[in-house]
Amino acid sequence: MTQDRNPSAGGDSSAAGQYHWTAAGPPAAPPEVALAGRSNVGKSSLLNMIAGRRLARSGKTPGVTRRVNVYQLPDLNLVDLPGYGYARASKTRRELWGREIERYLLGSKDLRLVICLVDSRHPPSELDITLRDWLSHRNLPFAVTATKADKVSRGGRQAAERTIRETLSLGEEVPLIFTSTVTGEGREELWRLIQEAAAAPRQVPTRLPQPPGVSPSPPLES
Ligand SMILES: Nc1nc2c(ncn2[C@@H]2O[C@H](COP(=O)(O)OP(=O)(O)OP(=O)(O)O)[C@@H](O)[C@H]2O)c(=O)[nH]1
Ligand SMILES: [Mg+2]
Repeated sequence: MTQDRNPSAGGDSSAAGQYHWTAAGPPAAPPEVALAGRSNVGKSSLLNMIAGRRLARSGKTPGVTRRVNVYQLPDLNLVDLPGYGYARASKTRRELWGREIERYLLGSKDLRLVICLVDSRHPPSELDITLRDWLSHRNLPFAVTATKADKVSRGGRQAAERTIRETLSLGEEVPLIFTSTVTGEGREELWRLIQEAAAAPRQVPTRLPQPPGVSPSPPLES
């Protein structure tokens, strides 16, 4: 089941009528795990691999996922975010996507983990670095997956891991999982990580203080 969680359109999984109230109050909303990364990196494909079925639409051309889409699993919601860095989108569109991503990340009351996807064949881009910094400045828990691992030789793994860790300045405590939707690599490790994160308490994002007279921090560029 999917819901379009477009903040500007007012969509929300906690919409009235969805939950049954009991004497103890409404049941807690399921925890959310979001997938973020540049366009075409493999977010929707990875979401389908995690879910074990084809929920999200994926495609050869970048810019397939343009909204915040929430997919409900039994005890967990997976959130497919629009891809950033889609060169052929207009500047206005990219700014809109950046704002949607940011509004979701700051606005979700149930977010437990952001999975940042990077392509295992290439060094992370400036936008990947921006997202990683943005998340850690706001104290939002994140992990990294290196996608399309079937395209990297066993021998090339170590170098790829080093490049990704160095470029994104990842400490040892940040999980980095190689994944492939072709071979199924990484599925179990990622699933364990997701379960752990879903069981952990929610981390409220830190609102960055603004010096007087300075407008709020600019939205994530998409
Ligand atoms: N070889 C290989 N191809 C993959 C893998 N994951 C995704 N792809 C391919 O990469 C392309 C993009 O995949 P998507 O899942 O649509 O990527 P996305 O990040 O959701 O893209 P946007 O919605 O445009 O942001 C598709 O052609 C996929 O088949 C993988 O693990 N290995
Ligand atoms: Mg997609």
